[in-house]
Amino acid sequence: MVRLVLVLGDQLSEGVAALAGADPARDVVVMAEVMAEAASVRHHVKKIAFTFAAMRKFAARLEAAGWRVLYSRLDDPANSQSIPGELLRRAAETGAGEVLATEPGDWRLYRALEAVPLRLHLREDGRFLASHRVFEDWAAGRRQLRMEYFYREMRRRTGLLMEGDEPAGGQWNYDAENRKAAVGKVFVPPLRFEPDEVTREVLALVGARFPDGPGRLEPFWFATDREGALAQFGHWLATGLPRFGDHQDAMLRGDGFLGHSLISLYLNAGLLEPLELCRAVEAEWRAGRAPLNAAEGYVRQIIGWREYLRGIWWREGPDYARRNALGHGRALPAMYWGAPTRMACIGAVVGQTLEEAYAHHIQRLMVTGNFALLAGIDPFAVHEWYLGVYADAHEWVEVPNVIGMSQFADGGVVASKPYVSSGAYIDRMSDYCGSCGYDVRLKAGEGAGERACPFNLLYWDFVGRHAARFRDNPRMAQIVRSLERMSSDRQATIRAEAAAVLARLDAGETV
Ligand code: FAD
Ligand code: DLZ
Ligand code: SF4
Repeated sequence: MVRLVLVLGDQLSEGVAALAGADPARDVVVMAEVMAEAASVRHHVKKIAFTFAAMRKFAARLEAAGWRVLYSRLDDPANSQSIPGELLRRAAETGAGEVLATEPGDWRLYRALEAVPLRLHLREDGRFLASHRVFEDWAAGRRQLRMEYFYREMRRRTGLLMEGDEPAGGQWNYDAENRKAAVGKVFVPPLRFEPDEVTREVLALVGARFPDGPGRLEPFWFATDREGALAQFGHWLATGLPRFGDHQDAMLRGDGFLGHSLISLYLNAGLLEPLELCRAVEAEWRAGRAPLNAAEGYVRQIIGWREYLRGIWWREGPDYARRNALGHGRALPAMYWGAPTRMACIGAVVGQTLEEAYAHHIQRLMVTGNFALLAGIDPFAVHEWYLGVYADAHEWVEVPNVIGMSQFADGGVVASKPYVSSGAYIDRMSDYCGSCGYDVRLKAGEGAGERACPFNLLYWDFVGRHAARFRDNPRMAQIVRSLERMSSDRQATIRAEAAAVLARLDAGETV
């Protein structure tokens, strides 16, 4: 009897578990562009276009390899507009009673698949280097989970950058060398791909169906197939890797990409594989074309952070996105959707995000994430924003980064302390402050609160609001003590000036 093989928009790998367990002579592949996915949050139009174009090309690739593919286009009048609905429709068409699927990286979809009245065979997603079992075995019995130890385990398991049992160069981690600013530096830009006929058709569809965005659809220059994704990565290997570590945390107004590789959207969609990228990076180092700190820094992001956070997401379960350890409830300010702001850093990162569906790690963590945390924005609203606006965002990777690393809403599962800073950090790592309506040197009580950098005002107010929680945190205790050593007048000024900023946010005024 025929079986349906479900391939989701981020499962575009020929070796994905559902396909690996199926038989092209007997089984039928189901792929579907549906509103339930495209509009599950306010998705950036570039993300929707990338997903649909990559899905269409992958479907053609499967057909060329001998599979029968039933592909539902968004504008097909028969399309039921949900994944379960399309499975039922295709089951009725083909007489199939069983579905082979690969675990989705989103609990909402996971639950929806389980509820489909067909016999479901859900396979673990084998595209990760650490299976659920490997992560669980590593985590079991540990009082505290930390990425660094998991990463070392992954280095040993994969043999990447190892000399026998020892890390290459004698050190596991060269992060301390990766904190340089980039003012005055010039970086080679990423490749830009001219949309072909398939992509142009998708762009017309997305433009017509999602005329109000969010985000800007064109120019659209992402790769939409494996060959393009490999070309982008190869270009970066030659031009970006040698300096990757050095300026990883830097931010520049005129360059949103700096030396970053821009492959997360392809990797997360399934067009690239994590191990092939790491092996290529290691080969560059072994050939003497890239320094060890660059190669190690890159490999750590992929076999360390990416795998670790996915393990945490799975382990913490379906309610993880709803955590709110700090009890934050403020609405997401309109400036996150492009409303005017006097804050040059937020303006630059949000502007770039709406233009490109991309921002690099430190922009996400230390600008938009930092501000949301300091201002006490509802973490679920922050999560929905990140899930929507970035082309690489899928729940399994976005939620642990946002709820865990960025918003400390999980109470410290991912981060040992909240990632918050005053304006000084942004000033050190970027050129944003020079063109800002605020003065990064002014703190609470120094001149009018209207001119002092909001990060400076909100930073100490945040520490004060959460002093009881952070007093016992070894990495925060010193900061809490610094606040408590300030005079009561000064503390009152901090509270008053921060309250004025927050009141402006609540009133929907420009900040
Ligand atoms: P590079 O800087 O060139 O790094 C190489 C690769 O390392 C990335 O492509 C990515 O696959 C991996 N990587 C690096 N850091 C992380 C990390 N923290 N978690 C997972 N993988 C990592 N990444 C996503 O892929 N999807 C998301 O939805 C996402 N949301 C984020 C939200 C916040 C608040 C923060 C702080 C980070 C988030 N990240 C997310 C991680 C990181 O910002 C992106 O992976 C990175 O910016 C992608 O750009 P790149 O390919 O140029 O990365
Ligand atoms: C991101 C996305 C979008 C925008 N649209 C679709 C879609 O129409 N059909 C589909 O199969 N997948 C889509 N995706 C990717 C899914 O949302 C993805 O499978 C989940 O985020 C699980 O990780
Ligand atoms: Fe951002 Fe403050 Fe610098 Fe302005 S002064 S760019 S708000 S950090």
